Amino acid sequence: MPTLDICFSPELLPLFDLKGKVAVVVDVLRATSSIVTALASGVTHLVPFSELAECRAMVAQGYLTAAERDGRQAEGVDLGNSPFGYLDGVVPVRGRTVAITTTNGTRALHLSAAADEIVVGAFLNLGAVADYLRRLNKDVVVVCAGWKGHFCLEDTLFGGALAARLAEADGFDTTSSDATLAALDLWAAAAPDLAGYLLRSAHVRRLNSLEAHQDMDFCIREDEYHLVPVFRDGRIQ
Ligand code: 3SL
Repeated sequence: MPTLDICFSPELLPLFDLKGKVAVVVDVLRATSSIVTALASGVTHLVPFSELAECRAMVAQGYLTAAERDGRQAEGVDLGNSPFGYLDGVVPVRGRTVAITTTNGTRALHLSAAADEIVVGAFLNLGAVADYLRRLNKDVVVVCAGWKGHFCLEDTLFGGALAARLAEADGFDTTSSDATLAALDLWAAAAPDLAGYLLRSAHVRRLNSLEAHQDMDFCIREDEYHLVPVFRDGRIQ
């Protein structure tokens, strides 16, 4: 029976053997939510970078650039890291390619390279990811992007929500990892009022101080999009 385990921070990845497994990389606030929204809005593919300079250099190849550091849009790029950047029409994105770099999310994608497959997860595409994993029927590790190596509630809650969906008579073992058990308990506690629960979280407080209040409400919507971005050969599509 395939297992679902959760890596609470990219710093813990050296403890995980991703070979033969599917990594579901999640940065609910906001990188993976923005990536899902970008593809749902007609972006053809995204190329994630760890370094700002590499991202900016992609302009020469016709890419739009999206970059965030410490929650703010970096200077001299087209988009920040809000999903609304792909929805509000200020920068037309349909049919375009996007080079993206964020503090934690794009780094977590690259650090998951040892996995057989790397999937981009968010609440926005939770059901689609669960369906996809059921079809693959392989061991799964949810890689939480966290914040600069620290544990984050919102990414762990996504892990719990995904485990809850896969545990529903689907033959996934969600009981043999303490991390998954903890995430399931956290999800059970938070799910009745996820927005209220997350108001206490460090990242929501950080976003609120940047006046990105509406981003959390959007990023915690479940099943808004039925698509599963996969990171392969340097591209997310
Ligand atoms: O760290 C990241 O990858 C970002 O998602 C952080 S922020 O939400 O843009 O502040």
